[in-house]
Amino acid sequence: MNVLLLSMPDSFEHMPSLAIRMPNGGLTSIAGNVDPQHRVAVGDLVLVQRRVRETVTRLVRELNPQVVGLSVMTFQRRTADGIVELVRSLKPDAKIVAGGYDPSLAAEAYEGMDVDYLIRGEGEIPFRELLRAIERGDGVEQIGGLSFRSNHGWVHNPPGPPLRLEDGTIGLPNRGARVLKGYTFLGRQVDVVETSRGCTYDCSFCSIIEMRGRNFFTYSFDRVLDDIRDARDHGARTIFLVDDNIMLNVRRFESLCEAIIAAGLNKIDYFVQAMTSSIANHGATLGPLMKRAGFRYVFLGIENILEGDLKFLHASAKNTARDNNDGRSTGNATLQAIDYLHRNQMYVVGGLIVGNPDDTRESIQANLEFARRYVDWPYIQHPTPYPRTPMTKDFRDQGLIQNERLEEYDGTTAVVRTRHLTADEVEFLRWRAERWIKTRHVPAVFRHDPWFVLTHTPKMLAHTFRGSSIRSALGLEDDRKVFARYKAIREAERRYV
Ligand code: B12
Ligand code: SF4
Repeated sequence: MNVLLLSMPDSFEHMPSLAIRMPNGGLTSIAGNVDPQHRVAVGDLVLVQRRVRETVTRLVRELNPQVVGLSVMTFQRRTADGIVELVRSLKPDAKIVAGGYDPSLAAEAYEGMDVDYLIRGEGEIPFRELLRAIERGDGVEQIGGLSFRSNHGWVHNPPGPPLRLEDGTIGLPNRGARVLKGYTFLGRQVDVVETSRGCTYDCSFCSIIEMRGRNFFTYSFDRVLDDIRDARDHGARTIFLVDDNIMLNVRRFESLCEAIIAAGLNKIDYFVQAMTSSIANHGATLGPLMKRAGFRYVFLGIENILEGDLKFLHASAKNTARDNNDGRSTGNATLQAIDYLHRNQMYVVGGLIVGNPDDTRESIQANLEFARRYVDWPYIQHPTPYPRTPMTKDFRDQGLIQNERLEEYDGTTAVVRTRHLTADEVEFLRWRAERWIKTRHVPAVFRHDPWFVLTHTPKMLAHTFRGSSIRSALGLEDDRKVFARYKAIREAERRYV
């Protein structure tokens, strides 16, 4: 059968498609695990953000797919609905399957859409089984994690168990299936690689626990290195390790760094997400090792610098530094983690969440000031009530959700208020400060990729300062007016189909 897999084009403020266009790792993994007789094409629509309709139309005409799969996050639901309608109009008899975080956690929202199946949770095995069932005309009642229509409405089969990755049952991603070009991270071709799945923490804002439970499974290093080589052979010069929480097992991560070095794969730039506690508690050995392995950017889940906020986010444990001898808490791990990374010439992408229920102007300013002083690239977000997270319940119970338009649930649009500030005020404070903090990283990018900076800086600045005018640059216009224009531009950008 011919199968077309699409990821949604929607991106958010911190991922301007001008400079960052990353592949969807879930879809290539699914493509790598279907039976060999199928012809699969993967289209990452972020590569064609302003040509979605034409591109989907072309791909459907060229491939004539019997099955079309969509990968959807919550803020992409409206776009997904538009793409479903488009595919239906082009090929009415195609079977349409939706998967990813949103269909998994809000399956009921898809019952009204014109889709045939949902796959909840990990997709490799159920998607393979679904194709087999469609090909043979078999029933689908036994496929774990699948939802389907019956004469009596939607049926949601019980979920399958989380995949144990170590046993080698999941084949490598099929990067050759990609049919669109142009992946980039600041001018270098980028790819994504997984080394593990799952997390045993329970941060209240994170969807991971409802998605798959609290667990942690790892791929063998041989497989990880093969995957990195495959990404490199497909042109990648930067690799993002997209594990949910790679730092859960620091010893394993250290061995992985050693394996990357021993395999000579350390000429690639790596980007990884990390807990501050792991870096702070092991930085003396881990920092130099990461540097040697090629790590360049580390996304630190700092979340917030204030204890009260960390408590609300259930993120205190992963931000605690400990005494090496007796394991006693020695306070917040953030500064120490940043120091280790900087000492080893790595850049800190600072993940902070501002706009929590008790936040005041002062507490938000304190976090912004922290970002200004210590992080290289700010990745500041607002708490966003994604389906079924514990935080969503908290916000709903407290009546703080101000905006139910899911397409704005992109993390940088404030959709919840605090007890002291409106959502709009929270977003304004962050937006106003964050633009300037970002500009300070330009020289570091220049040293690494001068050509990219020379050719892209004007456009990047224009993007970062969208809404500004000559009058505002001269101080003749209030920032609030610029913010209003920025919001209007963002609103228009969100229409992809
Ligand atoms: C890496 C990552 C990123 C990266 C890379 C994205 C990329 N292009 O790959 C970056 C940092 C760029 C990113 C950005 C964002 N992310 Co993100 N990200 C993740 C993370 C850590 C891992 C995702 C991943 O690649 N996993 C590995 C792959 C193999 O798994 P997978 O994608 O889940 O796919 C499997 C299944 O979902 C399923 N599946 C997926 N699609 C499909 C499609 C079909 C047809 C089928 C059958 C099955 C299927 O099968 C796949 C294989 O098993 C997750 C989870 C986490 N712990 O935080 C968050 C997560 C997915 N991100 C999230 C969000 C919200 C975002 C942002 C909007 C902003 C933000 N708040 O950070 C942006 C938007 C990005 C954009 N387009 O602009 C949310 C989604 C929540 C939701 N309910 O939608 C998550 C869950 C984090 C959270 N807050 O809980 N993200
Ligand atoms: S540590 Fe990271 S992956 Fe784990 S629950 Fe918290 S935010 Fe989610």
